[in-house]
Amino acid sequence: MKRIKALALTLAIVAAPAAFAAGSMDGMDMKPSAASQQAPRPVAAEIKKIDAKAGKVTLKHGPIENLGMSAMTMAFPVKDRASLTNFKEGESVSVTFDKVDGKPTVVDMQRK
Ligand SMILES: [Cu+2]
Repeated sequence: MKRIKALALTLAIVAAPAAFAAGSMDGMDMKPSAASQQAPRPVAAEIKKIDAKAGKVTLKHGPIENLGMSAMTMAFPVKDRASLTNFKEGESVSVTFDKVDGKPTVVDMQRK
């Protein structure tokens, strides 16, 4: 009787990896949760003006969903103002915005 139990246990262990593989394939169909709509996402923008001294950048930006802002041209404070030296006016960029101290702020900016 003991030997049969041991055999059943062994079979269960051997079968387990196949079950995991099937499970991970289901996982590939998972869609992003509704909560991710609120998370900051990169927005396409064009640099109109850079004021490195003030740590501000004027951007012609697309809709910013996480801030509830439509497309427009406006100036933003930049969280990492030293990064402004890497950019030039007229460049196309991908920008992540978020509220810092209650103000819409550039928290990340990447050249396209
Ligand atoms: Cu705006």
